[in-house]
Amino acid sequence: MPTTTPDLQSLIREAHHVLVFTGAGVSAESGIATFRDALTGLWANNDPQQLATPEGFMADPARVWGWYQWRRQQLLSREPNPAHWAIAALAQRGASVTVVTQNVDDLHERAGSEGVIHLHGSLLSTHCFDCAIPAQVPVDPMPLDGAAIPPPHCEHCNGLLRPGVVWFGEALPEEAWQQAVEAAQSADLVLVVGTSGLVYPAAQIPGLAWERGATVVHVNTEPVPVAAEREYSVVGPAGKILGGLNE
Ligand code: BV8
Ligand code: ZN
Repeated sequence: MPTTTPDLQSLIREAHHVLVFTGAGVSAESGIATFRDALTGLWANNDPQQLATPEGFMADPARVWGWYQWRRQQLLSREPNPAHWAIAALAQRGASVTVVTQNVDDLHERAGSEGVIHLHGSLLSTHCFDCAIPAQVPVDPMPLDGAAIPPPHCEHCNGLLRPGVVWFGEALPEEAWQQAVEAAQSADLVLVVGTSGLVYPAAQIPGLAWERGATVVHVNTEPVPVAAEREYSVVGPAGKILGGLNE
C-alpha cells in the first residue's frame, strides 16, 4: 500500500486522458455545504429520505421545493474556488480531460470546464414531476431560509415542478452514465476529488478506470484507504492541493 505522496505534476504531464471525478468536497471551499461532513453536512441536519427522494417530494412537495430553492439561491452567491480553476486549467496542459461530477452545482462550468458530465443532475434545472417537461423557474429574489414553498405547476399538465437532480432511488441519466463509463475506460489517470465514495452507482467510476490500468489519486481532507498499487491518497483541501498545480 503506497504511503508516498505521488508527484501529481509528473502524473498529469505523462497522462494522455485525465478523468477528474468530483464530489461535494470540491465545492466546500466555495462555501457550499457537503453532505456527510460531521457538523456542517447537509445530511447532518436534514433527513435525505424526506428531502432527496421522490417519496419525500410526494409526501411534502413544499418542504422539498423550499429546501432546494434555498440551495439554488445559495449557489448563485457562491464562486468557483482554486480547485475548480485548477481542474479547468488542466485542459490546457496537453492531456484530454473529462470532468465527471456528482455535484449539482455549476461551479466547474463557471471556472471554464467544458463538457462536464453531471451524474446527479443540476440544481439549476427544473422539470415536471409528472410529465418531465423542462421548465424555467426564476430564483426567488427574496432571501430564502429553506422553509417550505409550494412548488409551481407545470404549464403543460398542471403537475408539480421539481428540481432537476437525481434523488435516491432514481436512475441516473442514461447518457451521462454511459459517457462517464466511457471516460473511465479510456482514462490513464483519475483524480478523485472530494467525495466520500458512498453513493452508487457513481462511486463505481474510479474503480472502473483502475481495473483498466489507470492510476487513481484521491484528493480529500480525510485520508482515503488505498488498497492497491497505482492508487494514492493525498490529504488536504482540494483548493490548496490542486491550486498548487499551477504555481
Ligand atoms: C439508484 C442529488 C437505482 C440531490 C444525491 C445500499 C448499498 C448500495 C447502494 C444503495 C443501497 N441502498 C440504496 C442504494 C442506492 C443509493 C445509494 O448509493 N445509497 C447510498 C447512500 C448507500 N443510490 C441511489 O439511490 C442512486 N440511484 O441507485 O437508482 C435505479 C436503477 C434503475 C432504475 C431506478 C432506480 C441515486 C443516487 C443519487 C442521489 N442523489 N444528490 C442533491 O444534491 O440534493 S446524493 C449526494 O451524495 C450528492 O449527489 C453527492 O454528490 C453524493 C455523494 O456525496 P459526496 O459528493 O461524496 O459528498 P459527501 O459529503 O458524502 O463527501 C464529501 C467528501 O469531501 C468527504 O470525503 C470529505 O472528507 C471531503 N471534503 C470535504 N471538504 C473537502 C473535502 N475534500 C477536499 N477538499 C475539501 N475542502
Ligand atoms: Zn407536466
